[in-house]
Amino acid sequence: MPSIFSKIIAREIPADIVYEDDDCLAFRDIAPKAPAHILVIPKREIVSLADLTDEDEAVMGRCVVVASKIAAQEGLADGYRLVVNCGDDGGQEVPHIHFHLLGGRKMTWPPG
Ligand code: DGP
Repeated sequence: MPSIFSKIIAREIPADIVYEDDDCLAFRDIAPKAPAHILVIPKREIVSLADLTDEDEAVMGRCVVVASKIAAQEGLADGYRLVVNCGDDGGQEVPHIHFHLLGGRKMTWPPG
């Protein structure tokens, strides 16, 4: 299902892209919730965690590895958080699966 993130992948709307490969894209969140807030997405249009199939295993694993590399590039040596919101109760607004990489401040637990 095309979403605003499909337009970012297609360069139809601008974004501050920090990483790209054949399968994944990462860009800075438009409304950052931490000093570093980057979204890592598969280019494949997957709506949410609830829609994953076995075929998505490699690309989702790739996104996690990409997030780890970006965290290092961003200098998040003291730690960070990697979050996936799923569905209404999970607080997901954009229907294209994405990892939030959040860092640069002390996180609290539990999340709201
Ligand atoms: P979620 O609630 O988990 O679906 O998070 C969606 C995130 O996407 C939210 O933190 C704001 C961000 N976002 C929404 N639209 C845009 C956009 O057009 N550009 C960028 N860079 N981020 C966006």
